[in-house]
Amino acid sequence: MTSTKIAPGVDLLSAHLDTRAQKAMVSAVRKTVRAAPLYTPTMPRTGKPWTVRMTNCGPLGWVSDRSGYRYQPTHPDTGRPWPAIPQMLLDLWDETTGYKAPPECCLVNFYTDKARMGLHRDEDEQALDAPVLSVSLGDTATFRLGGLERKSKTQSFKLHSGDVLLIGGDNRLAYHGIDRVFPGTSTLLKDGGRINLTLRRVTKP
Ligand code: MD6
Ligand code: FE
Repeated sequence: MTSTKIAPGVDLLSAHLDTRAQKAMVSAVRKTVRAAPLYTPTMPRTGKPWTVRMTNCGPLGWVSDRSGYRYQPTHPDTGRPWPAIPQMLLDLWDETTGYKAPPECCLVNFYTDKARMGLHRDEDEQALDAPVLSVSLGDTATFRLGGLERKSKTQSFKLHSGDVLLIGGDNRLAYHGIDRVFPGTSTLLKDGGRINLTLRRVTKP
């Protein structure tokens, strides 16, 4: 495990999760997906489908559709409440963020080798004093980190299975995205692909 300061408020904890912990996390994600199936979100206004499939756990889930981005307590397709955030993720949040309140959303992103995530900011939360904690599982991806403006210069680095990334502090609202996923770089997921989990505190504690 090594910790790298990528930028102010941005810390990469490389190989924070060992193989055992990664396998346990995949089991927890599979259980989440059984209760709240992955679905294909659509873009605001245009209704264009995302290449990433999503689901959530926690009291609030982040969703995107033609009407916009928002947090809501239920799955858009099933109408059921999101399942609870697995205890091991709550523990990881406490251990790595030290934030005074638990996360309310764990967004689950699933990438096949053709999926991408465009440059965006995580800005739909009220508790901007809390970092966003991200966990990567499965295939390696290239993460692009910019600055507070869309035109700010960017840097990119790889995220490997078991890496934990914290984005907070001065860069809590920095632009970022996933340029590409490299197929066949991990054997963690039996059918390949990449899972990214992002934990957020949404409301002010
Ligand atoms: C991903 N991650 O890694 C997408 N957002 O697939 C994010 O969008 C992200 O990793 C906020 C903080 C950390 C992240
Ligand atoms: Fe993000």
